[in-house]
Amino acid sequence: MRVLFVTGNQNKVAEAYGILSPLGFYVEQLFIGGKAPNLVEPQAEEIEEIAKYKLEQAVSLTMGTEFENEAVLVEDSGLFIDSLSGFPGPYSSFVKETIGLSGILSLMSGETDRGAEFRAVAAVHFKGKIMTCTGVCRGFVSENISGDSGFGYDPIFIPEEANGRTCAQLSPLEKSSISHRGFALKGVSELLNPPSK
Ligand code: ITT
Repeated sequence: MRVLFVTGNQNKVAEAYGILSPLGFYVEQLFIGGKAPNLVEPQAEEIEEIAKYKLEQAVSLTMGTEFENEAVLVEDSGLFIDSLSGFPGPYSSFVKETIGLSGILSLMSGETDRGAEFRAVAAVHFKGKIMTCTGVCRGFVSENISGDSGFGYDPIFIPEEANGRTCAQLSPLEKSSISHRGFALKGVSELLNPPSK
């Protein structure tokens, strides 16, 4: 089954491909007129709300096109830091682009509570139905920027299961087996293709 992922982030597409292909889904990034559509992200307190809003836009873009009967996927994610009351959370993109990773580490300078989590909400539209699933990856904000792989906040986030390594020091397979995106997408795959009873 083909799943059209509407996102401007190719790293997300690569991760989704790695997660969903072994489950029998073929993930493709949606391009319209040769470009990834630019979805508006509303300022909202909850990433669920942002994901649903993105999905509405994505579905309306495919209506009346060759893609209208395909499964359409969007996803919204963010880093939620305990000692910063969940900041940057839904503002993760803006914060990454403005103060960046070093800005986050400065905000946390001297902080002993380094607990944080990545959260992702995947939302899919298929045959008139909307399905959403949330994935969470608990861990810690590192003291330093480490690692070259991945993207976004990966170089400063250490998942609980990663033996002290940041996400940017994990292989793609290691990351997706424990990541917020991995859990959210596996959940959505079960909703799209429930096991026969
Ligand atoms: P979309 O086009 O799908 O919206 P995006 O990169 O804008 O792509 P989000 O708004 O969902 O994605 O992401 C919010 C921020 O969180 C952004 O700075 C991402 O780089 C970062 N982020 C999301 N998932 C991540 C992951 O798995 N590892 C590291 N950073 C991540």
